[in-house]
Amino acid sequence: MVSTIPHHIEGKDVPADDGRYLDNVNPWTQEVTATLARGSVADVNAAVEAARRAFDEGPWPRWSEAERSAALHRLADLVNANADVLAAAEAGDMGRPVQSARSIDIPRAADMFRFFGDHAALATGETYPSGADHDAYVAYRPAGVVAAITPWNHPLMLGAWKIAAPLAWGNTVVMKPAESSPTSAYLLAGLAIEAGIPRGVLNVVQGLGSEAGQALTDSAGVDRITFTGSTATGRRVAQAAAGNLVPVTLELGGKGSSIIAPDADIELAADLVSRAVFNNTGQVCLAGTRVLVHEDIRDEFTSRLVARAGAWSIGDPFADGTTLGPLASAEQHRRVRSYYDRVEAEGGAVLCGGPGEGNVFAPTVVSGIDPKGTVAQEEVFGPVATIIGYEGDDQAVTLANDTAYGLTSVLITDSVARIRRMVPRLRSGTVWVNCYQVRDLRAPMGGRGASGIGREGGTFSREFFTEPQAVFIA
Ligand code: TXE
Repeated sequence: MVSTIPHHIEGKDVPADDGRYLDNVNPWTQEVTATLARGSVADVNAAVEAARRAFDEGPWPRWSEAERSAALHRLADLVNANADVLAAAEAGDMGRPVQSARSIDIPRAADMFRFFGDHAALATGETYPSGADHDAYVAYRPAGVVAAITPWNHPLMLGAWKIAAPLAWGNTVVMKPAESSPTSAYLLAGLAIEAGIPRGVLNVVQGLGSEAGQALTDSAGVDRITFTGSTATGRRVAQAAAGNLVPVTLELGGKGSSIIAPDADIELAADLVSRAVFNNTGQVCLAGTRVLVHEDIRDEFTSRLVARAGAWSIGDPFADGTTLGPLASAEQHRRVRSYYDRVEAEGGAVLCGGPGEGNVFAPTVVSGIDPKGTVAQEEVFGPVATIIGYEGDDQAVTLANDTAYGLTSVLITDSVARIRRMVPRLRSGTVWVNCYQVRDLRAPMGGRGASGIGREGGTFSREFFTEPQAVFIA
C-alpha cells in the first residue's frame, strides 16, 4: 500500500508544492499509516489548469458519448479487478469492514461508472417542431471543469457518485477527497489513466477542507461544484460558489425518521431500522435515526431492536466476520460521544451500546428522548437510534417533519391507505416504504432544507453537469 499519497494532476503523481504533508491515521489501530500531500492554493491551481487544458484542448469533451461510455466501462472493470486493494484502502482509512467494502461499496462504485456512461450514451433530447421554416432542438454541452468535494464515510462509492456523471457528459474533474480518506481517490485516478481516460480529465488534489477544499471552491476556473459533506461546510461552499456565480449541488447531512406504524411487520421493522441506523457505524447521511414507533408496539419493537443492536460484530475492519468497524476518526468519536453524554439530560435512557475502546462505538438504542433536544434534532453521525413514541398518523408526520433536515424517511406499514396518506406529507427527498437504502441511479438523490440544494441522478445529473443549448436552424 502507498506510504505517501501525492496529488494526481494531468495523469502524474505530483508532490505537495510547498512540501507539506498530513498524517493518514488508521482509526482501528490509531497508527499513522501514510502521509498525504497537504494541498495548497498552488496545487489546486495546477489541477484546475490541467482540467481546463484537458477540457479546452483535449479529446475527452469531443469524444462521442459512446466512446466515453466505453472508457467508463473499462474503468468500472478495473475498479472491480482492483476491489481488494480499494477495499483495503477504505478499511485502513476510515474503518469500513473490508468485507462490506468488497461486497457493497466497490461494486456499487463500478456500477456508477457503467450507469452514467450508458445513460449519457443512450440519452435523447427534445426537438421542437416550429413550422416549415425552422428546425429546433436542445443539445447538452458539457459545462467545463467540475470541482467534486467528497466526504469520508463511503469514500470511493460517494466519490464515484460525484464524478461518474460529469465525466460521462464530457466534463473534466478536480476531485478533493476528505483528508481522513485520501487513498481510494488516489488509486482511482491511476485506474482512470489505465482505462484510457485522457490525462487531465480526472485530477485529484489531497488536503484539508479549509485549505485545498476552500481554494478549489474559490477558484474562478471552475464551472460546477458538486459537494457532499456537512451542512456547515455546505453553506461555505455555497458562498464561494455565489462569488463566482457557479452552479452548485449540495448533498448535506440528514436526520431521517423511521416511522413504524401500528400495523407494521415488527420483525421487518427491527431489521430495517438496525440496518438503517447502525450500518457503517451510523456514518450515513441517509440513516433513519429518529425512530418513531406507535405506542401500541413500542415495547415489543424496542426489545427486538436492542437484540439486533447486539448482533453486530464489532472489530478490526480487516478481520473476517467484522460487520462494524470503529468510527472513522478520533474526532468523529469525540463528536458522537458528546451527543451520547447529553442523552440523560435530554430525558433519554440508554438501553444498550455506547463508547468502547479507541474509536469503537457500539450500536446504541436510546428511548424517551426529548424530540426537541439536540440528540433528536442534530445529525449525530454515529450508531445511535433514538426511539420516540407516537399515537396517531398526524403526530407521526409532525414529528418526522420537525427537523431542519429533509433527506430521507422510512415508513413501515401494511396499509396502502396509510402509505398514500402519509408519504406526500413527508418533507424529504426520498421516502422508502417497507424497505431501506434502495437506490436507483435514475432517481433524484438530494434533500430539502438543511439537507441541501439540488438533485443528482439520471437526467437530474445531466441538467446539472451540462449547459443545455437551444439550437434553431433556418
Ligand atoms: O465534514 P465536512 P466533517 C456530517 C456529519 C459529520 C459532520 C462533520 O454529521 O459528523 O458532517 O464531518 C471538505 N471548503 N457529514 O467535518 O467538513 C472536507 O475536506 C471546501 C455528513 O468531516 O463537511 C471534506 O472533503 N471543502 C456527510 C468534505 O468537505 C471543505 C458526510 C466534507 O467535510 C471545506 C460528511 C471548505 N471550507 C460529514 N471544509 C454526508 N452528507 O454524508 C471542509 N471541506
